[in-house]
Amino acid sequence: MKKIFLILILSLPLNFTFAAEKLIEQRVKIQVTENGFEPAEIKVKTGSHVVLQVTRVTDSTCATSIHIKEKKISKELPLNQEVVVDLGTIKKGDTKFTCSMNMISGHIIAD
Ligand SMILES: [Cu+2]
Repeated sequence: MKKIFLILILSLPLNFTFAAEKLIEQRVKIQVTENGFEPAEIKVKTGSHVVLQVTRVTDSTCATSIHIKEKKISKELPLNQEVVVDLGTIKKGDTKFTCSMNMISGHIIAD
């Protein structure tokens, strides 16, 4: 009985850490339309693990791919297919995402 109790106590902090990490994961849906990335501004908490789910819904755009320079991420955006972009942990401030030529953009603001 004592042994079981001890194991329970030891496993508690581990579970809490795990739960906390899950809580700050933020999945954000973005579309690429004729107006660019929508939404173009995403607010998250600093330290959040951000996962973008990006769907390009138009051919009238040059944003057929998404680029996050500071994360060294580049992904093709096939028409009408959701692409999952895992950005990992977001630092305080601005994280920009753009088309390949840097003309169409949006940003993630962490505070
Ligand atoms: Cu472009």
